[in-house]
Amino acid sequence: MSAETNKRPTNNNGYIWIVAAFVLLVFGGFVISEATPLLFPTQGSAESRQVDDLFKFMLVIGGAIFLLVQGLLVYSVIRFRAKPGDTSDGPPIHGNATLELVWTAIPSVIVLVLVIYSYNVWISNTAAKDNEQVVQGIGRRFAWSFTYEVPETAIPDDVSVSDLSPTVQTQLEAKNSFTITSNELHTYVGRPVKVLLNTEDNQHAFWIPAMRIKQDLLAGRTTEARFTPIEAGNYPIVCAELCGDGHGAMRAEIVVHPDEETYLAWFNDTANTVFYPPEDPVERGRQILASGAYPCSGCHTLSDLGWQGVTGPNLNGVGDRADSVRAAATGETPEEYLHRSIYFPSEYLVPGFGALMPQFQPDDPGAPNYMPIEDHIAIVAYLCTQTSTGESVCDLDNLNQIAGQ
Ligand code: HEC
Ligand SMILES: [Cu+2]
Repeated sequence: MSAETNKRPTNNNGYIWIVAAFVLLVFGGFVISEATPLLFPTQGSAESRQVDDLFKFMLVIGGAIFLLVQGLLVYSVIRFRAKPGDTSDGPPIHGNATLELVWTAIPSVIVLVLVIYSYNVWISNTAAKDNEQVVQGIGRRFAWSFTYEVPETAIPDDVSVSDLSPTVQTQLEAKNSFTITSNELHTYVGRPVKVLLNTEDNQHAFWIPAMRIKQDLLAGRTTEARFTPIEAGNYPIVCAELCGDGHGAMRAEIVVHPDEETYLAWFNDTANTVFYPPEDPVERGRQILASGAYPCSGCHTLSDLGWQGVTGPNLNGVGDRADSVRAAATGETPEEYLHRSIYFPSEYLVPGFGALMPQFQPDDPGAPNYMPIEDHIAIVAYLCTQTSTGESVCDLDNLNQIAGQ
C-alpha cells in the first residue's frame, strides 16, 4: 500500500462524510419508496392506505440498505482493484467486534420497529367493523362463487313459496332465508365487507390486489377477509395458491357499486331470477351456469358465457358433438350423453382428457358436488343448444325421463 492510501481523513471530516452518506442513502430510499407505488393497483379499500404506508416505510429502509450495499460494492471494486502486475495477497483482516455489534444492533432495532408497526396495521385491518355486509366466498377448482342470504321476508307477495325451486324451499325451511349466487363479488363504497371463505376441495387463496387483502382458504375451516371499499369500480380477484391444473384461470371480479342504491338494484335483479325463474329450461340453464353456482367456468371454454377454462374440453358446439362423434362413441342419445357426462363424468372420457371433472350428484344436498335434478335438467337443456344453428339437438321429454323426473 502506498503512503497516500494510508492517509486517513481527520475525525471531523470523517463524521461529515458519514452524515452526508446517511442523508444521501435515506434520500435514495425515499425516492425508491415514492416511485415504486406508482406501479401499484388502485387503492380500493380503506385498508389499502395503511398497507401501502407500511410497505413504503419498508421500502425506505430496504432502499437505503440496497443503495448502501451496492454503493460499497461499486466503491470497493474501483477503490481496491489490484494494480496491474500485483499478484500479492491482500492484508489479512480478522473480525471487528464493533462493526459486528453495529450491524447486528441496527437490523434488530429495524425488525422490532417493523414488528410493532405491522402488527398494529394487521390488528386494525382485521378488526370487526360495525354494520358489516357478510358474504360467503367459495373456492373450487377452478372458479370462485359468492353467496348472499335473502330473508324470507323479501319474497314478494305475488310469489308463493311452493312455486320456488325445491332447493330454495329446503333452505327456507331450514333457516328462514335462502341464498343467491354470483360469480362476482358485489359490494358498495363505504360499507365494510366480511367475506367468509370456504374451499370445497384443496387449498386456494383469495386475493384482491386492489383491496390489499390475501387470505388462504383451508379445507374444513372457515377463514375471513375484511375490507371497506372506498373507490367504485371493477377489480380482479385472483387465486394466489397453486391449486392445480386450471389455477391460472381461477379468477373473478369484485364489483364495487358507487352507492347502496345501485348495489340493491343488482341484488334485487339477482333475487328476481329466483322468484321468477324463466319458464324455458334452456334459458333457466343458461342463467344457472352464468350465476357461477357451479365451477364449470374454471375448466371449460364457452363463448356464450365468457368462460375461458382449458382443463376440460371446449364446450362451444358441444351439442353438435354430442349428436355426432360422442353419440357414435357411446351409443347414447345426445341428451343421455350430456346428462351422463355431468352425473358420471369418468364413465366416458373425452379423448385427450383425464378424469378431472367433479362428479356432480343429486342425492346429498350437504356435499360440495350437489346438483339437484331441476338444475341438472336445465343445464343439460342449455348445453343441447350449443350448436352451429342454435337449435337444440335433444329430446327434452326423454331427458326428463332419463334424469328421473
Ligand atoms: C375441475 C375441472 C372441471 C370442472 C369444474 C367441470 N368440468 Fe366438465 N370436464 C372436465 C374434463 C377434464 C372433461 C373431459 C373428461 C371427461 O369427459 O370427463 C370434462 C368434460 C365435460 C363434458 C363433455 C364434453 C364433450 O366434449 O364431450 C361436459 C358436457 C362437461 N364437462 C360439462 C361440465 C359442466 C356443465 C360443468 C359444471 C357444472 C363442468 N363440466 C365442470 C373438467 C371439468
Ligand atoms: Cu385456486
